[in-house]
Amino acid sequence: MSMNRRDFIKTSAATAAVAASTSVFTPKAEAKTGELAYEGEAGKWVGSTCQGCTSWCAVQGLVVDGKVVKMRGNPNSANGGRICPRPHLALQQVYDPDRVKQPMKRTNPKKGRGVDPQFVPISWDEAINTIADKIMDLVKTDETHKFCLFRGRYTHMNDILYGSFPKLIGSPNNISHSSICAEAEKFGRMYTRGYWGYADADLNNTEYFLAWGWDGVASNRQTPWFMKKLGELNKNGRMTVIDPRMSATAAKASRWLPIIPGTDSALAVAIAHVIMSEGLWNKGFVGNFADNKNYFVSGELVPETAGEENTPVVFNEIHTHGVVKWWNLEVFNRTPEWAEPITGISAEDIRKVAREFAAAGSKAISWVSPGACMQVRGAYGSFAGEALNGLVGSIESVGGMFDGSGAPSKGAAKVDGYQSEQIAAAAKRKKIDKRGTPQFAALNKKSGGGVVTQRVASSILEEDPYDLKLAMGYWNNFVFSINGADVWEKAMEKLPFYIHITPNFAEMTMYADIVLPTKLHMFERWGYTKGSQNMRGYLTMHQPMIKSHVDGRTDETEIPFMIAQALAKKGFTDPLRWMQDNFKDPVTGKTPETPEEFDLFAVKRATQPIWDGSSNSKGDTINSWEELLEKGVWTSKPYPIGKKIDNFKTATKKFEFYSETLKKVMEDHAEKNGITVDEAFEAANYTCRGELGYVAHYEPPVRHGDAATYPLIFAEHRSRLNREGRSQNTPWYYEMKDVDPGDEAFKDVTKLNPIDAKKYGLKDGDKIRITSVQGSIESEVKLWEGTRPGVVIKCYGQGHWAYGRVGSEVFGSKPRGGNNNEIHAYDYERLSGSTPRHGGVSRVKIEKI
Ligand SMILES: Nc1nc2c(c(=O)[nH]1)N[C@H]1C(S)=C(S)[C@@H](COP(=O)(O)OP(=O)(O)OC[C@H]3O[C@@H](n4cnc5c(=O)[nH]c(N)nc54)[C@H](O)[C@@H]3O)O[C@H]1N2
Ligand SMILES: Nc1nc2c(c(=O)[nH]1)N[C@H]1C(S)=C(S)[C@@H](COP(=O)(O)OP(=O)(O)OC[C@H]3O[C@@H](n4cnc5c(=O)[nH]c(N)nc54)[C@H](O)[C@@H]3O)O[C@H]1N2
Ligand code: SF4
Ligand SMILES: [Mo]
Repeated sequence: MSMNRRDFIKTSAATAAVAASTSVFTPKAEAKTGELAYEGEAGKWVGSTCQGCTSWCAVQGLVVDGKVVKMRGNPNSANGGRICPRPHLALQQVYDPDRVKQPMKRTNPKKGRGVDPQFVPISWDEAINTIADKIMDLVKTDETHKFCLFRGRYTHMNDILYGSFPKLIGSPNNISHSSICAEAEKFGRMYTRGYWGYADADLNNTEYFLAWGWDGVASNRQTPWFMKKLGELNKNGRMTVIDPRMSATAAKASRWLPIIPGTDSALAVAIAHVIMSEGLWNKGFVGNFADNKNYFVSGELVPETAGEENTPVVFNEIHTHGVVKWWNLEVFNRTPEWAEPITGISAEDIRKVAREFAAAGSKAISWVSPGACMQVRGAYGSFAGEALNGLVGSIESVGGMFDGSGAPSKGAAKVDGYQSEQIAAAAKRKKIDKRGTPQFAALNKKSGGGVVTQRVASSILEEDPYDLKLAMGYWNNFVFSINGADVWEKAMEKLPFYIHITPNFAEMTMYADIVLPTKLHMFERWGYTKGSQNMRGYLTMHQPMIKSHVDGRTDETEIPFMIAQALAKKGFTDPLRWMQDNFKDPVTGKTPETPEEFDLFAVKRATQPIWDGSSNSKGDTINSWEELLEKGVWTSKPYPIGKKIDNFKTATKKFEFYSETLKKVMEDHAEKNGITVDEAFEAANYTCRGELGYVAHYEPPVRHGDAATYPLIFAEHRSRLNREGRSQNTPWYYEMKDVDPGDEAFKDVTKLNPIDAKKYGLKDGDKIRITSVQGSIESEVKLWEGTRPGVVIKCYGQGHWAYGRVGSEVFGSKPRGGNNNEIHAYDYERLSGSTPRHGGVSRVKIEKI
């Protein structure tokens, strides 16, 4: 398992070379085994799925003598068989000597950072029985709603453990990590074009790419595809990156706009101002004034209607809704000169970008990433960035943007008929995260339609809406991954009983009463995932390509089945009945009797619409389960461009500059809570009132800490090597850390512009303490011009105090590097329920130590 840095780079290059020779449309004929460095060596490439980030690429692992030794893209996949560097790191995850090897229980009742849990090994029987007893205790006292299931990352098999299990045992609490991930990003798409999900684009034909906090060659989604396409996108000076930091993508772009964090909405409306006042919008998509004159005169309002006669100021809108309202409510006076001092971007640059962007018309994409909206008032950064696509007509166009495509699968069975009256009533009680209340609107399609993951810590501490008694978490590490890590530490200390399902020790594990080892995704388990890249939807399998060296069970299937079996023995039979009635082997009809059978039958059942051949007309031809496993992935036909024009899932079916959809949702939300819409905006910490709330507009950023005490704005990014929060016990992570611009191998530096370093008397290598109102961490200074002056930038990922021998300085107490979530203020973007990791939510001071 030794691979040095040169081999690693060679491997990545070889992967790229194979990819480059493979056209997206004809890859299948070229799918060979053993064509990389291991050519000629005995071994088999086995298809599976990487979930190191939300790209969810179909991959293959080379298995030699029962060991997986190498990763590559699956040549059958929508992106032509490409991967990024991160699946390689996962080899060090699966063979990590610090894996949890068997179930364990805590023997030290005291909980806290630095407290030894004194775990002792126990049998699976004892572990599962203890959990079943805890559930039965809640059943007896009719408190099953005090159970909570935490879900971090997941496969699409999650509809059993996450989607159904809590309901079956009488709890409304299935709490996902979505709101700490990217919900604000979806807000803009939802309230302009009725789509709550990740975007896709026709990159083959895109001519201009406006990237909002998007570092697409290193992070965000479809990374391998963007790595391939970046060169083409960049031709003729056609990519502009808006980011306070010179990211890997910005370093290669034609223009980098180092924005002041949290001011994206101002920049976007100023770009709109230029496009509209200069008459550069797409007339074929948006329409025009009836007499073809431009009445969008900077600083002046356009009368919306012109009385009885069809006088010239009528705007005949085609595929959009409310463009004049948007101008009148916001854009008319948002000049580049107005935006310059707010955003730190010169009026001249704003004009240039707006003109270039508009010139590419329906082939110009404005791509909003969480960088521009996972901010305290980021919902309108998201809205504004998306609205620009409407102005140039790059939605549903050749070279434009689309909703992500889907793939067929079979959802979990309904729980109706498998709940007693008591259980059904308990499952309908209020959710623990307060979603849908004025302060936590979480407007995913409707009030409270989304999750407010972060809020659960406060709910536990305040026992509001009730005292949580039992929680089980899988594939999550909330103590590390959420703003105000200290709040989660306190909450986990207080939570009476916690079960962590995890392949490796993590901070969350240190608060567990029971630890259940699980199989690592991609290598050891069954499952499937659905994704979308390159205008195609796909379904990609997880399959056990190796036998695990630990005694782990599959999180989403085997473990709930085992708990259901134990509950049945104690007289609570409904959950097991649900599993046995509904998850029979789709081929033989056999009822699952063991966790292994349930695992396999459930994945076969879910993917049946692919392997039974019934989806052949929609994409790849696959005619048996074996063929699906062999190919590893099924890919749909390309997205039919234009499908949703005038048929968006908005209130008007049009692309909405003035969001009637949001208006309706806000009015319902306010009414439900017995408040006015303006009170609802206020409770959500937005400054807008009235109709302004329904258009994209500027919202001033929120920063915690006064500028006198905390002079610098803290900003962050993720690493090209982050597998979300999960690659930090791999030695390669540290060895290669300098692949992130400005960062250093083996370190976790804080990047300061030399101007600021001089101002504060700091130099390269100085050991420092960074302090915000939330907390403080230690780091080291790195002088770097790629940081906007006035801002300090640090990569997210390091700072684990309990993540194995490599990830922590002293396992259990002393972190290696610093966790940004100890700095980020415990605050929210309340309209989507999100956690603001971007936008400069905290000001900081820096002291030498
Ligand atoms: N400051 C800051 N905070 C962030 C982010 C950031 O960029 N900056 N990113 C945010 C985003 S986008 C996200 S999505 C969240 C992610 O945050 P979480 O959902 O909390 O997930 P991770 O931190 O990736 O940790 C997942 C844990 O699951 C376990 N695990 C690892 N592999 C597997 C597996 O294969 N199966 C199972 N069952 N368990 C596994 C390990 O215990 C691991 O620590 O973090 C968010 N937090
Ligand atoms: N390498 C890698 N890729 C990943 C993941 C990973 O862990 N590692 N995780 C995946 C997941 S779960 C998610 S949700 C996505 C998240 O994808 P993103 O959120 O797009 O990724 P980040 O790197 O967190 O942030 C993007 C950029 O925002 C910039 N930024 C910070 N503040 C601001 C601001 O105020 N305005 C603007 N315009 N930019 C700002 C940062 O410098 C950074 O370059 O990435 C996915 N892709
Ligand atoms: S880490 Fe993300 S981009 Fe890289 S191969 Fe895995 S899923 Fe794809
Ligand atoms: Mo995420």
